[in-house]
Amino acid sequence: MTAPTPSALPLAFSPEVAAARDGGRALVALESTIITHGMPWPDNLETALRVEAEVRQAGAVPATIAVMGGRLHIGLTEAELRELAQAREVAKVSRADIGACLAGGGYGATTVAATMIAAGLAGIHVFATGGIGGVHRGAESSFDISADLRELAQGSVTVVAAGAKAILDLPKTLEVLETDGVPVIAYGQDAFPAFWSRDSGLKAPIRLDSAGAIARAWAMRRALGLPAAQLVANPIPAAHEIPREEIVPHIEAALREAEAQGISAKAVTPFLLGRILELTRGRSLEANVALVLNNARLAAAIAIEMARIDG
Ligand code: PSU
Ligand code: MN
Repeated sequence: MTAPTPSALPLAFSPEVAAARDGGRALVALESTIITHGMPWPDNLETALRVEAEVRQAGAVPATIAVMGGRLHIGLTEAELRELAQAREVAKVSRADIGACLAGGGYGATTVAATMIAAGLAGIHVFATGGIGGVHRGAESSFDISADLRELAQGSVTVVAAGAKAILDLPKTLEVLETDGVPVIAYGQDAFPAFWSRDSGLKAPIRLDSAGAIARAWAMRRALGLPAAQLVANPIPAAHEIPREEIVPHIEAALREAEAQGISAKAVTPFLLGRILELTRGRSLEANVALVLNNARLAAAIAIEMARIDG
């Protein structure tokens, strides 16, 4: 492959995604930071393949997004997924780093923010992930607020997540989303879910009970000329939930270690996720896999409803 010229859109569609676009089929974007920075090998590859299979099973086409070889890949083949999941030096790429990573030619795993940008460029309206980044605890002194929130404010993609983790400051995260005018929609319940647990103790601003209602809300925002991004907070299936009292001590231990070791900036989220996985001895990983699969199913249903609206 020759390097793209700086002015050309450096997108590379996988054969499966290219065919889906030609056929007007519903597409679901998937991020890659969860593969390279969110889960250990080989669970990361196995989960990525299962999430893709779940999207197909639900009648849509998965498009896992990553930077490889100077191109922004929209859809990865199984061989490319395997290569990325085992690669040693993979940059965690958000809005700020995506240009430099593409120009440098190395591997880049896209965060929620960067995956939203890529999905928007590729004309994909829905994206499934585990949890979004948000306002970190202690943000009043660290100023650590994920670029994911700003992307939700300006993008046009509906993001299906299991809420945000309690490693974050959830009330502040919801406040920022409200200030930025991002619809935060709890699916099928009133409470805003907290990733490993179904209820954060906070009420979500909006509740919708069907994929069709979520798609229609998106279409209305678009018709109004508003940035059409929405955050759909889909609670983890009850059978896989980790009770708050079980997970909170581990979160607090991981936060103390991060502080003691001076972990900062982009390293904070991967460090906390990795430590919590170790501290729960795999229990958090099992929950993580279950909720991502659940989000993939809902995202596929929403994508199909959106495709129906667009005829
Ligand atoms: N939350 C999770 N798992 C993840 C992430 C967040 O439960 O893997 C990843 C996502 O890719 C998200 C990124 O976009 O971390 C946020 O990083 P930061 O807080 O540095 O913005
Ligand atoms: Mn941050």
